[in-house]
Amino acid sequence: MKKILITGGAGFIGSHLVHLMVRKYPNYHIYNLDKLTYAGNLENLKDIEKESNYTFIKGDIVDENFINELFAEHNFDGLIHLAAESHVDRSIHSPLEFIYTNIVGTVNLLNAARNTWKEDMGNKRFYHVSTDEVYGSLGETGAFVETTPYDPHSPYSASKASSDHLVRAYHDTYGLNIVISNCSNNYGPYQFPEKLIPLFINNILHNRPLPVYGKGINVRDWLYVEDHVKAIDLIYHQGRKGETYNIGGNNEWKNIDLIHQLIAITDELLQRPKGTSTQLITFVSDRKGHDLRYAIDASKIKNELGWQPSVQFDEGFRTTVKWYLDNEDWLKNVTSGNYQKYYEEMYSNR
Ligand code: NAD
Ligand code: TDX
Repeated sequence: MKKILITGGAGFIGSHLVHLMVRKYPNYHIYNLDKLTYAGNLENLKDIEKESNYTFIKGDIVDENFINELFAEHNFDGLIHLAAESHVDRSIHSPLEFIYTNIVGTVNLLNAARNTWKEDMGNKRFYHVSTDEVYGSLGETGAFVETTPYDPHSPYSASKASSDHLVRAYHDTYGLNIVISNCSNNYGPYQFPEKLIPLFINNILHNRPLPVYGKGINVRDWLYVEDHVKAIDLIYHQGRKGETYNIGGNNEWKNIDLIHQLIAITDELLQRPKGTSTQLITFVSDRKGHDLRYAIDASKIKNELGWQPSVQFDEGFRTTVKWYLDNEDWLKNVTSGNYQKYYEEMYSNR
């Protein structure tokens, strides 16, 4: 039985990946290592938690001794690393946590892999999951390719860029069998309601203002989370050693257009008269260092591995809105506790 470690498996993308791996590969034992920060939630994994090929481990990737002991104990066959501080606004408010988890945490995993895998280092797989934000911002045209120079602008993207460089360095220096993917914005169930889509659904539900940064003209390329985890599965198994793969939805939206679409669907599902929640739109001061546009050229993964998005945006977006409205208890649970304090701090002075 192969032992695969997934870090950050209680978060948004990680929990979808854990579901896929546990169900698709009964001959793998999936170990999910997660610190359970505000963004990690075991509720996301309820329906697979009793599976015999699944184990949850609570722990912090920043804790070097703990990580070394974990690797020594389990002799993992591979690792898919998603644990991270992931919200850009939080990184602007308090960057240090991003440096610890995203950079130091990644190096702890690299060292543990290198030290325990030794001569097997070229065979066992170290997969680092990253973001398109490392490439910086595009103008009106063009798309990021794997060779686009790194140009991060937020503490979040700078910390992810740093970790990408370190992962590549462990391949070039020590021969570690690494692979990296850089993906565009994900949407879908189980995303913490600090990110645009679930935040706005939750606010519409409670008739709260919808804080649009700047003029709402920034563009993001949206991919349904299930398509992202299918790409991760493919890259983990078939991606070439030392390579980077861009993953994207080929689905660009200007924020304000996406928000109007979101309002239309949410109002319809809540059986409110058409356009009711448009009045909640509130333009607030812009995010500092706000990247104008992201777009991904995903031809490499398409040509090499045959991956392309399978979920149409209309369908995925409606499913997503419906999921949050049908799972109000989940929303309530994750927005209790420190969420109110976070919200006050983040939005009161905008
Ligand atoms: P998330 O914030 O929802 O989940 C992160 C998970 O990591 C949480 O479960 C959290 O508890 C855990 N974690 C945080 N610090 C930890 C630590 N020190 N030790 C152990 N666990 C820790 O994030 P997400 O949106 O699911 O993103 C997952 C990965 O994918 C990240 O690496 C992110 O950079 C990358 N990514 C995200 C997107 C996106 O649109 N969300 C797009 C591209 C890439
Ligand atoms: O309240 C808001 N108002 C607003 O206008 C929020 C939270 C966001 N926005 C804008 C900022 C962005 O242009 O919406 C866009 C999307 O914002 P986020 O959901 O915060 O995502 P983004 O900053 O694009 O980053 C996301 O995609 C790449 C993830 O959070 C990252 O983890 C991932 O790497």
